[in-house]
Amino acid sequence: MTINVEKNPEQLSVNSIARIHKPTKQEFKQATQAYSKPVIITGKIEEWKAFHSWSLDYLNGVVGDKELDINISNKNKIFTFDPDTGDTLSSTKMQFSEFTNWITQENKSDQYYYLQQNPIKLMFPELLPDIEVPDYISQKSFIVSNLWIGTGGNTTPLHWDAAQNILCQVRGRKKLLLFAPNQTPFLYPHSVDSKAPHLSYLNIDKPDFDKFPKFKEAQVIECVLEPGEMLFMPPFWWHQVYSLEQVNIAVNFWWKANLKDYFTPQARNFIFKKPLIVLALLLQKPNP
Ligand SMILES: O=C(O)CCC(=O)C(=O)O
Repeated sequence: MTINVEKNPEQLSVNSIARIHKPTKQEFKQATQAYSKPVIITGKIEEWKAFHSWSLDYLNGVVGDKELDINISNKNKIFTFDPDTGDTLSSTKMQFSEFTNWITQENKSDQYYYLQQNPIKLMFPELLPDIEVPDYISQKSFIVSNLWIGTGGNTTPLHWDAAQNILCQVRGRKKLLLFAPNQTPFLYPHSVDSKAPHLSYLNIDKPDFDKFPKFKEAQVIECVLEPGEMLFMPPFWWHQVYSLEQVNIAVNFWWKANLKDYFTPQARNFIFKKPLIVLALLLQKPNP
């Protein structure tokens, strides 16, 4: 398998995930085969105030003064850390408006910035009225909504999350490579006992097949999420995410995985090796 989205991400995009327009809860359940298959939902984000108002100017007016932790990439624009050495993802304090000025600069250094996974209720409560929790998410299972703001070239490396997820694209597009949980044997995850069992060792843009030969057998699903589209990703699905376009704004909603999700490959390891963590995740309190 050859994946090289670095050269021209747009050329390689193949939309192989079904799109469904404004599904009812019942239609959503059917399309996702009871929350176990990804699907792209169109027509919902257009109803959000955010879709019509979230320009960088508007956001600067509302939250421009906030000082935030902005993540810094490695020199390949990948936002990762090393679970073996414990070297964490580096970050820097920046005012929101300083960060958005950086986004609009034409000439950037090799290291990129990303406002990644910022809980909206905690960090940007002013923006909560601009978005709507999709009604496919039950209130009792809701965990958090996060804001993601960055620029084309930013890459979130191959990982999974122990939560159901709807990733909502407000501005710009994102390309995603997805791998179902049953592809885990080909994806070289870090050990369950490491600091990042949800991360893969692979650099899937430049795979080292001598070191990771089984990756050749992995089956990838690609999609490009357009502004106004939402992607439902079931728990424990591997994903690598590439931001496209200069201004890229997304919101994601996480809600609790179901017990059945922990019986998929990889997640199963946790049931046996880290049962207390699984129990804590299943029992965590909603935080809408
Ligand atoms: O948008 C990104 O860069 C990453 C999003 C992601 O990993 C997620 O929604 O779980």
